Amino acid sequence: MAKYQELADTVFRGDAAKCRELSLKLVDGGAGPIEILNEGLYVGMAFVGDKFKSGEMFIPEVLRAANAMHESMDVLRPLLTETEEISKGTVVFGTVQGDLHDIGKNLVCMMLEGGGFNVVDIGVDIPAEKFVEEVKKNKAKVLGISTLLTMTMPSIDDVVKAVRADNVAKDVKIMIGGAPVTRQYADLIGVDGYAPDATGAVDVTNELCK
Ligand code: B12
Repeated sequence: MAKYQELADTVFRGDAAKCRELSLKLVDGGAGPIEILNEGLYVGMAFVGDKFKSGEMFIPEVLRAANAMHESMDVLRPLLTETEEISKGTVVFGTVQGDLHDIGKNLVCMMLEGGGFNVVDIGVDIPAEKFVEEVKKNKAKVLGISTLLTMTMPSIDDVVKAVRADNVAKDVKIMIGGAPVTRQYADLIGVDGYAPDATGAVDVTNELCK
């Protein structure tokens, strides 16, 4: 809708202060928080995802856009009532034990938030049991596992086995990624999804949550 287009454009440009100002203006004008999210913020972030995918936007710009979106979310959050379901589902996301790389993970988490998911980022160097515990605690629909090191790739399999062995956590959908990870590896260890990048991760998560 036209009245949300300016907000979507502002997210795209990564102007956090303007995002806050426009969100407050829309709220004052009677717009609902869900509409603002769906028609403004998510539209802007989807555009960011497209441009990142096509190589017309780079990591710092994506991070700036995500930050601008967060600024608006701060305005909207207190207005959302408990009954309003703003999230498409919870995604628990972490980097495996032994691996400290988090730039890619952070980027994927931000794009997932921009795509309408509630993201619980559990950090780096995470042991398998902690993944299981967080999936259960957060009633996650999807578990995202990242690694950048060839050496720690087997740890992904350890997490998958631990999750599948747990009576409560076992049905969560598992998506994996990170530079050394391939679709073949994902097929080999029997996970539900794989994506090579952050925009792909949003598409896969949407599929897994259908
Ligand atoms: C930055 C960096 C570091 C930083 C990390 C800082 C941080 N906070 O993350 C520091 C300096 C700490 C570091 C340390 C090391 N690093 Co390092 N590092 C890199 C570097 C240069 C960039 C990684 C990065 O951030 N890329 C940008 C992000 C956006 O891309 P990305 O992580 O691939 O993520 C994207 C996708 O993979 C995908 N994705 C990622 N996770 C997930 C998860 C899911 C579920 C999905 C769907 C998608 C997905 O989406 C992301 C966004 O599009 C890479 C080289 C490279 N060019 O990749 C080496 C690299 C990863 N590092 C490497 C190594 C060897 C190390 C060290 C072992 C070095 C050492 N001898 O100490 C240590 C390991 C420390 C540890 N225990 O983890 C090697 C790994 C080789 C290998 N295949 O095993 C690389 C490839 C460099 C090289 N060519 O040798 N590193």
